[in-house]
Amino acid sequence: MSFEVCVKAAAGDPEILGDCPFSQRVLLTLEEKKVPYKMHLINVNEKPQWFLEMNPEGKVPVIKVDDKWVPDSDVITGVLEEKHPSPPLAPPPEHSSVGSKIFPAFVKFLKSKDPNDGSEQALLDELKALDDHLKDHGPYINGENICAVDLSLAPKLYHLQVALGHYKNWTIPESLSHVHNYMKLLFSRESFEKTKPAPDHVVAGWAPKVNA
Ligand SMILES: N[C@@H](CCC(=O)N[C@@H](CS)C(=O)NCC(=O)O)C(=O)O
Repeated sequence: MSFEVCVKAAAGDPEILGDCPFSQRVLLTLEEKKVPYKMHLINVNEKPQWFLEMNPEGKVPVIKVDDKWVPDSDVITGVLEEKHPSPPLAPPPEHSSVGSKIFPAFVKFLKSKDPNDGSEQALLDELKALDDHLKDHGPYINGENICAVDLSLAPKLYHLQVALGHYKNWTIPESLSHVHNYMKLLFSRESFEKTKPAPDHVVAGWAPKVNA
């Protein structure tokens, strides 16, 4: 079965894959499961009428399953797991929320204009918790094999690296070596190489939030 999937196009270039981490998560899941798909790049600043008609909320990603368009990366990855159980990507429940606070902590720190508001430390605490988890269970969240949590975290860690490097000249401390190793492993996978946005598009995508 081949899926149709709508993902974000790059701001300023509707012919190029854009910088939505939720869209990349879905593409990574399709790639890792080796499911064929047809991709529609959606210019979210000028959404096409057909897209809004089938998806009135107007968010990407959306996937067409059994003639029905389904939004939300959590729901979509669940449906893909059900329809294509191999390789199994669902994590055991005790690992399902590892790293889930990293993305909100990153966004808060990125937007922060007050160096004393604790947002940098809050992000460091979340990254340290991930490092501790990987030390005990790694190299991936659930051990030797990649799982759905890794595919959700990978695009978010990429955004964190690119955006904080650009806007705050900030890098993850070298002491968090398990996180560094984890990111290298994730970013070097064929699925990631194939679906990642260009760093310039990630930087441009965050500009409105940083300058708000
Ligand atoms: N909870 C959703 C979030 C999706 C989301 O926020 N998508 C953004 C792009 S990264 C979007 O469609 N923005 C355009 C809009 O809201 O108009 C998911 O996991 O799929």
